Amino acid sequence: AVTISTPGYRVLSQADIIAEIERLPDVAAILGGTASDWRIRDVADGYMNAVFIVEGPDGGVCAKQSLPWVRYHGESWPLSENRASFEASYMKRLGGVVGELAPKLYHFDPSLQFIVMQQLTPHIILRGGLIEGRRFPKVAGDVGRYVATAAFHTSDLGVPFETKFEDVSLFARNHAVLRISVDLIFIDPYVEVWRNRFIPEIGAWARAFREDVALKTAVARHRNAFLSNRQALLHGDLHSGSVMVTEDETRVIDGEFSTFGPIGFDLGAFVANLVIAWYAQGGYDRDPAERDAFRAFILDQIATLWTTFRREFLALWEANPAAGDGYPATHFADAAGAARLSTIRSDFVDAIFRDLVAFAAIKMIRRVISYAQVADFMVIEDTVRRAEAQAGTLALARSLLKHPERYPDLGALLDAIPRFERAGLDP
Ligand code: SR1
Ligand code: MG
Repeated sequence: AVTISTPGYRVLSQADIIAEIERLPDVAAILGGTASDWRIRDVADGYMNAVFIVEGPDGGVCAKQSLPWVRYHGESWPLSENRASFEASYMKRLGGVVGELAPKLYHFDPSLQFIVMQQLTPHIILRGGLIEGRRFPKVAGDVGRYVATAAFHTSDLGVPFETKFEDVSLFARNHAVLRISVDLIFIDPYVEVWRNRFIPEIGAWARAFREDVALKTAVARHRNAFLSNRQALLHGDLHSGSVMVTEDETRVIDGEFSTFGPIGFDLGAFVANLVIAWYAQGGYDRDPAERDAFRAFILDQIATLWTTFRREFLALWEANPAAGDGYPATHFADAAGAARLSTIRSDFVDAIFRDLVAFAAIKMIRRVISYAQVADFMVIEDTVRRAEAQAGTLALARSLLKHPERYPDLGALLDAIPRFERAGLDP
């Protein structure tokens, strides 16, 4: 049953949202005019929350309220409404760190679990753009820079442990949505459960995954790492629906899943969704030459994500050697120490790459045989073609998880993606 744990909480109607904004002089000034001039429209397209754009004569804002249930599913799937407070905390914590790569937070009401933030216009959701075959040349570099900056400045490399542990204790309370991640990503694809949603044509793959102990062992190991390795503050749900773009600008949104975990989890989520976009292209009616060119663009974006992350993360570490309590600079002051530190740093990012590969694979699988299906595949009406595109994704993911030694570097990962395209419906 739906229970509400936040005193004063109520689900806001569109009229209520206008009234709430009317009480916020700074936000009202962005809109201009008076409340009778404002227009509100429902723009929710994710699984979780109510989201509206409110526009006035001078400008607009985005208004978001978390509901005491999963919006897409309805009241039969209750979920604590407290997640908006973690999204607001995430925006506040990273506002000064990631700068223009995230929207500005204008207002958070903890009683209503209600956020008002900058309207992003003319930005669109990256996933929709990828489905249309549109190129956003800056997105992967920007996301790589976003993850490098956010991760470094919330890790033991970038802040003293007192700061990190304060952050950990705040975000460790984000239980309700963490339970969703822990179960929907790492458990549901490997069991039969009421909320799994996949087409019958992919059923043999789902069965094979449920019976594959080596695969499930790799997934379990990473589930444990996801919970145990509190390396940095993660976005926690960094798929292509959490990124808004124009050709020149990138904005990361929707930090409600924020939690401490392995840095490779965020990178892997983004890579998984680029890989999904790559395979889904095979199900679209598109000129083959255009498809090949777009797929090459996607592979190039995966490469850019990793190379940008690696470069930026290492540059931050080198520029701030004494910012955090991990790896004290005093131990590495002489020439021998400096050489050793350089090895430590490259080992550190190599380990993040291995995590990226594994979490990307796990995220690919959950988007095919678990609850939260993605539009990239759903828009393929012919379910055999859809399943063929999905099978390639699953075949790649299985190989990445069961044979990590084959994917030690970016080149190996990129080469593998086209190789599994014709995996077929028989696993
Ligand atoms: C009911 S949860 C569906 C999914 O949507 C969010 O974007 C997260 O990925 C979550 O797992
Ligand atoms: Mg979301």
